[in-house]
Amino acid sequence: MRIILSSLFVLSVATPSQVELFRDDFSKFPPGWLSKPVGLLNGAIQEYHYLPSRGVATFPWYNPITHNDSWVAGDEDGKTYLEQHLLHDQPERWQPLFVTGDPLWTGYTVSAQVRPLSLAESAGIVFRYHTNRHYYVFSISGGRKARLALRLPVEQKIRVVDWKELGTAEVSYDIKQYHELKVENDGPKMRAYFDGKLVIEASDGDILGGRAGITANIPARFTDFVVSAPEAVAQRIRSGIAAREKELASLRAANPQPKLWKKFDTPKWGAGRNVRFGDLDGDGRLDMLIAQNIPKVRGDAFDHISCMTAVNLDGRVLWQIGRPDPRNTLLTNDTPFQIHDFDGDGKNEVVMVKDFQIQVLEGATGKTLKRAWMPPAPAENRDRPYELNSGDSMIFLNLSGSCGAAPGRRGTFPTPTISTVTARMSSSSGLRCGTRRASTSGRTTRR
Ligand SMILES: [Ca+2]
Ligand SMILES: [Ca+2]
Repeated sequence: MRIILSSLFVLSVATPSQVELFRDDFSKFPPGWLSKPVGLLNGAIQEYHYLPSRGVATFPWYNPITHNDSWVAGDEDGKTYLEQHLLHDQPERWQPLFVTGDPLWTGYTVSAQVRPLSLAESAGIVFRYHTNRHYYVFSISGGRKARLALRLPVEQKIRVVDWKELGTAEVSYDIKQYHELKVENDGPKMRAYFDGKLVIEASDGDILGGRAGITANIPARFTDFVVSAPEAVAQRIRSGIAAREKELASLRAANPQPKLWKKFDTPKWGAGRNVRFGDLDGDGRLDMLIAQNIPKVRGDAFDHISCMTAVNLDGRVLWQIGRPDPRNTLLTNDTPFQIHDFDGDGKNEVVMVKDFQIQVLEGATGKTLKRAWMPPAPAENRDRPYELNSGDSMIFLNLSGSCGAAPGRRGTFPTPTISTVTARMSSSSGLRCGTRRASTSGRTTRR
């Protein structure tokens, strides 16, 4: 998200030499989940669809981990706050975050009032934020410890975050009141304050600037988030952002603009993003293949194709299988179908998994040419509602060394390898992926 300069600079003077870059008590957010209603539909929805927010428009803040529904606005004795409200059982893996500002922010002081509602884990402020895997954090935990650390972008052990520890200090706090966390940045130097008292000093030059924000691995409330900088630094930031925006506008103007070419209706049989392109009827023009789906069992972990419609780019339906229903249009998962010249005869087929069978359909008509049962679902699957694999994403790989699908003697086209990626949504940890490789002989290996 790019921040517009003018929206961030408040002209009030913090001290004679400091100007506020940003201040927020979260009063602009309505009480309740920021991610309702979209977040309730499915955690992965923004993985598959562009949506600027899951509910409340959060600009100039954003949640950099879009499937995470941590943030809830509220009021306490007339004072507004933003709260991380979820139980987070994988603090070693990732951290709920809410960030604002601009990558060009440098040399600033960031502070917030923080009220942890639990002592079990940490809550704090982030600064010099580069990505959700690379930032500094000043946090408190356990009612007695303050910590300054850098989250490192590369993990040595899979799914276990590596931190560069920059310092700790003993502090004392409880869960009944707010405490001020503040960090002053000056080049690589940083000074961390707890309730106005300097508790940790460190110097680290891994990231010298970036956005700022809040984080918590426990339920915790935040308010009065303030970022300020000396006037000269603020002026440099303003100039840098203005120059960047000018260059961006110039680059955009120098490139062709998209133009609407064609438009047609997809009555009842449309589907979000769930489309493949290929010449199905052999007339040399691309056609579209659209699949509706019904998620089953749990969330969208087991998705079944319910209707498939082949349509040319004039909107004329070439063929259709299954029953269309507008309720089955939402896609938040991968779906097993592709257009591919499966036998190398120059005509495209449709390859899909439906009803536990891998099926090859004639591209022009949708008529089934071949079908075979899917292999057994792996015994070690956490959820195993079916004896047979129900299918997931499907990819054709040409491993022959030639470009494209060079037609060979009919029936001798090299057997393609089909990869299926099984995505499972965990209630608290986001996406877990396991990968299978299956040949058309039905053998399955785990990767
Ligand atoms: Ca065509
Ligand atoms: Ca073919």
